[in-house]
Amino acid sequence: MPERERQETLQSLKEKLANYERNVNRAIHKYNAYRKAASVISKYPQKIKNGEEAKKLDGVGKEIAKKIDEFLQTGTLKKLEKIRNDDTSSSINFLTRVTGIGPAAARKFFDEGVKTLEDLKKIEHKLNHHQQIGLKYFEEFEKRIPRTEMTKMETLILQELELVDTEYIGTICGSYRRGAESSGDIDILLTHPNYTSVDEKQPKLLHAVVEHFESIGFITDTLSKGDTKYMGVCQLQQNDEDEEEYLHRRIDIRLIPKDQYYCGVLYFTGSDIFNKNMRTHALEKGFTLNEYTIRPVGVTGMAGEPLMVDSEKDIFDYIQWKYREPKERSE
Ligand code: DCP
Ligand code: MG
Repeated sequence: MPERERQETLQSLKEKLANYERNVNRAIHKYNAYRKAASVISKYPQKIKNGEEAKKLDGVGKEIAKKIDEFLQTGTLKKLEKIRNDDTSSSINFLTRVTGIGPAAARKFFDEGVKTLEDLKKIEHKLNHHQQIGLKYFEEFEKRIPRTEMTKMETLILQELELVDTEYIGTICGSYRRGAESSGDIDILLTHPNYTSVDEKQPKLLHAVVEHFESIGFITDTLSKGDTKYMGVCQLQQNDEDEEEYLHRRIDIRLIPKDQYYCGVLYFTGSDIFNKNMRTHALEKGFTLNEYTIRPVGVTGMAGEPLMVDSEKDIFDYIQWKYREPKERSE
């Protein structure tokens, strides 16, 4: 195997082990450990010659170093081979690819003898609404959304928002905002100057937007609709220039109080690894940061009142970090 390919395989094996720990073993700490190791290995500029060398990287411990040695010496991993050949693991891993089926539901279905897409279709009546939609669009949801299509959707979404109420502020976050060439879904963050965290909830601000998107045929199905979070399905309408129909895509819309908007935009722009690193740095500087607020941590370890935030840059400033454009936030 060429060296480059070998290093890439090494990284993807880590991702596979990560998924196994999350979906089958339900061990989220191991999942995070493998994800982190895969990430530091991917950005390490040199070839990794052995586990000892890998162990010097932050995030690679004894267990993972052993796995690296095993792979570099034998070209494979016994643990992964076992998982691959294990019917239970592969079935459960597969079932969790249906949106609405998490590790617990997957395990339950598997115990009832449901393992494949065909099996799921037979027991469709036993699925909840979310899972039924997940099954209906299974193939479409597995396809990534090209950036050109994401841009079209962004234009439409921002244009239509303005028609509902000119004061809405909307941002398409997620990998799209980081400049990715393709995205898994559409993550919209929505706010309105009349809505802050001291006010009553204003679900109408969210539902008015959803109803409008339904009325123009952009939103086609609903997975769940809460006061502040909507999860659904959308589809662009085919145009004269388009050769084929657009696919159905997963769309999430979150309504966020204006004073918490930029902490939300920061969080939902990600990446998840960047978020973790930024939170760690914030703590070192004496702040606790989450998807809602940034708060100073006092000498007693108690978090204080939320700080005023009116842009993403404000958050970087508080923790004395140089501002990073969304494109530079992969880790
Ligand atoms: N996020 C996070 N931690 C999680 C899940 C999400 O920090 N456990 C944040 C960072 C993500 C963002 O939310 O970038 C959006 O979540 P997605 O799962 O949609 O991830 P991406 O948009 O980055 O990737 P994709 O293109 O696959 O949708
Ligand atoms: Mg996304």
